[in-house]
Amino acid sequence: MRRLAIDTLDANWEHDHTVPSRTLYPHQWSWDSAFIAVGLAHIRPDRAWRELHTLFAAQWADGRVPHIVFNPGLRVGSYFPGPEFWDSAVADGAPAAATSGLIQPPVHAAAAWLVHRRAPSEASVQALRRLYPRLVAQQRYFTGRRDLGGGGLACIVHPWESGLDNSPAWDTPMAAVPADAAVMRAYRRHDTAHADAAHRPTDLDYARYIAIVASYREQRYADGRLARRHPFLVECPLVNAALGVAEHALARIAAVVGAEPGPHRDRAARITAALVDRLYDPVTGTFHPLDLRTGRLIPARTVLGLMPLILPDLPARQVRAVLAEACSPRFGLSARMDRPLPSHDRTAPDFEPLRYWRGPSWMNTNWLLWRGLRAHHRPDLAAGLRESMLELVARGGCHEYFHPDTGAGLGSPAFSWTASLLLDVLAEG
Ligand code: 9WN
Repeated sequence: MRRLAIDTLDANWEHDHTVPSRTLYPHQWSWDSAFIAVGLAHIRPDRAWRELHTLFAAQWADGRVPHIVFNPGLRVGSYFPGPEFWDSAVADGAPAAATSGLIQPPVHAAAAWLVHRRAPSEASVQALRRLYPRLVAQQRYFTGRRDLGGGGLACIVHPWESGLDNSPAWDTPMAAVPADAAVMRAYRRHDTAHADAAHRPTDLDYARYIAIVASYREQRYADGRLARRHPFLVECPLVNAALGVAEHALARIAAVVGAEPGPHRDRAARITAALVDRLYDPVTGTFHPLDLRTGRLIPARTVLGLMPLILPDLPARQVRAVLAEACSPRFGLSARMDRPLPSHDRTAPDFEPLRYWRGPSWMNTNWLLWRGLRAHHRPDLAAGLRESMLELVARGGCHEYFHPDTGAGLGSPAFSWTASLLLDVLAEG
C-alpha cells in the first residue's frame, strides 16, 4: 500500500506541485496541497515544503490563498472553469499567476506544523519562517474581510469554498441562486468527460456555480459589498473549525520561529467560542452551516457537522454530542466498523451513495475526524476508523471517493490526497 501511495504521488508530481488527479484536476488545488504535504512529509519532506511554497507564492495581496493555481503550460479546456473564466487579473492584488478568486478550508498551517513535526530539520525551521507571515495573512483574510456576519466566523461565498461542492448542506442556499441549466450549453464541462455524470454535480448545480462566480467576478473579487448583494453567504463548520485549528498550529509555529504564540491562542479560543455559539444546535446535537441570507441554520446533517471535533478546545458537551452523532446509524463510527464514514447522513432520503459529496466516503474528511478522535482521547474509535480507512484503500486503490457500502472506488483512480493521507494513516498506527 505504501508503494502504491508513493507511486501515485510521484506520478502526480508536476515540477513544483502535485496535481490532485492528472485527468480530472490537472492544476494545483489549495486544500489538496495541504493534505498532500502531510503525506509527502513521510517520504519526501523537501517536496512537502515545495508544495506549500508554490501554493503560497500565488497568495493574493489581501491574504487569500486561491483555491486553484492554474498551470500556464496546459492547453485551454484542460479544466472547466479555466483561467479565462476566472480572469483573476481583474482583481487588485491578484498575483502574476492565473488563479481562481475563491478560497478553500484553511488546513495549511496545521499541515505545515505536521510536516515539521514529522521531519524536523534546519530546512523545516527555515520553511516555517518563510511560511509563517503568509499563514498569518491568510488567517487575517478570513477573520477580517470574510467576517461578513460580524460574529467572529468566516463566511464562504461559494460551495466550492467548503471543499464539499455539492453537499446536501448547500441545497437550500443554492436553490435561491437564480440559474438555468441551459446556460451550460455554452460551456464544455471537463469533469463529465473523465468521470461518470451520475457521480458528479448536475448541470443545474454547475449553472449555479458559474452564476455565483460571475457575480463575485463582477465585483473584481472584492469582499466589501458582498454582504449586501452576493447570492451565496454561509458560515461553514468545516472552514471555521479549520480556521481555529490553524490558530493552534500557528501558536506552535510561532514558538519555533521566535514570534508570540499568545495572540494565536487567544484567537483560537474566540473562534471555538463563536463556532459553538453560532453553529451548534442543541436540539439536533450537531453543528450546521448558518445561511447568512436567511439567518437560519441549515438542517441537513452532513459530515460537515462533525468536523468541529478537530478543534482541541471543543467543549466537552459538544465533543460528546458530535461523538454521539458520529456513532449513530447516520454515520456509523465505532471501534469495529466495516467502512469509513459517508459524506452525508445514511438515513436521509436524499442520501446518494454514488454522487460525489452526497453520500460517498472520502479519505480527507475521515482523516480529519481520525485526528480529532485522537486529540479527544478516543483511541478505540480512532483505531476502528483507521482500520476501515486502510481496508478501503487496500481494496479500492487510491480512488478519489468510494461507495460508502461496497467500498468500490469512484471518481479519479489515482487521487493524490487519498495516497498522501494513506501514508499518514499507515505511519501513525
Ligand atoms: C472544484 C480537487 C478538488 C477538491 C474539492 C473537490 C473537487 C473541484 C471540482 O476537486 O472540486 O474545486 O472540479 O469538482 O470537491 O474538494 O479540492 O481535488
